[in-house]
Amino acid sequence: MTGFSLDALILDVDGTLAETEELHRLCFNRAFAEAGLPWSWSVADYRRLLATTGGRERIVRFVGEVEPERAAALAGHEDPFVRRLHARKTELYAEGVRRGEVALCPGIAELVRRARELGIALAIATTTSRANVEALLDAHPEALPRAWFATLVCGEDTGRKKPDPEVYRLALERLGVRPDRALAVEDSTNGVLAAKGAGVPVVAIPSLYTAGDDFSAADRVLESAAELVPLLGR
Ligand code: XBP
Ligand code: MG
Repeated sequence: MTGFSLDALILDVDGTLAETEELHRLCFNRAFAEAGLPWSWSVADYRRLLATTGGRERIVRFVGEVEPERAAALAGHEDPFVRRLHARKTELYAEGVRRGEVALCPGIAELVRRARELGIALAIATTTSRANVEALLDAHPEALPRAWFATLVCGEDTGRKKPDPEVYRLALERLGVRPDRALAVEDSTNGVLAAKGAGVPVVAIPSLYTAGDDFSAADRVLESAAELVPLLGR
C-alpha cells in the first residue's frame, strides 16, 4: 500500500483521538435533567443529531424538533439559555474525561509517537470546545503531551463549524504548511468534507457513532490508527 509523505498530521478529536461521543451524550442528558427539562437523547437520537456539529447548535436543532415554540423564542446557538445548558454539559464532560472515562482509540498513541519521531508537525482540528480538548490531553499526558501539538484549533476559534473547511484552513495557516503536505485523520462525513474543502488529503477511520457515514470523499478508509502508523513518511 502506498504511504503518505507529509509535513503535518492534523487530527480530529471526537471519534478520532478517543470514543468521546457516548460521554458527550450522557452529559447532555445530565445537563437537561439538572435543568428540569424533559429531554433525553437515546443512542439512536444522538446518531441522528450528530449530523449537526457543535453542541450548542445540536441543542438548538433538537429544540426546534420537539418544542418549536420555545425554539422560535431562542436567539439561536448564542442564546443565554442554550449557552448555560451547554456550559454545564461541558463541565460534566470535562470532569468525566479527567476521571479517565474515555479511552484513546486503538493506535492513536503509536500514531502520534511515530509522527513525532519523523519530525511531522502535529495539530488538532475540532468543532468541540477547547476545555474538552484540554481535559483529554491532560488525562493522557504520556500518549498526548500538550507540548507535541503545534496548535489546537477548536470550536471557539472558527465562525463556522465542520463541514465548513475553516478549521482546517486555520490549522494550515498556523502550521505554515501547504494543504497537500498535510494529512487529516477524521471519523465522520462532516470531518472528511471539512478537510477536503481545505484541500487536505484525509484518511477516514470510522468510529462507534459514524460507522454508517459516507466516506466516499476520503482518500483512504482504514479500520484503525494502527494501520496508518507504517504508512507515515516525510
Ligand atoms: C464533534 C462535535 C462536537 C461534539 C460535542 O465533531 O460535533 O459538537 O459532539 O462537543 P468533530 P461540544 O469530531 O467533527 O470535531 O459540545 O463542545 O460542541
Ligand atoms: Mg469526529
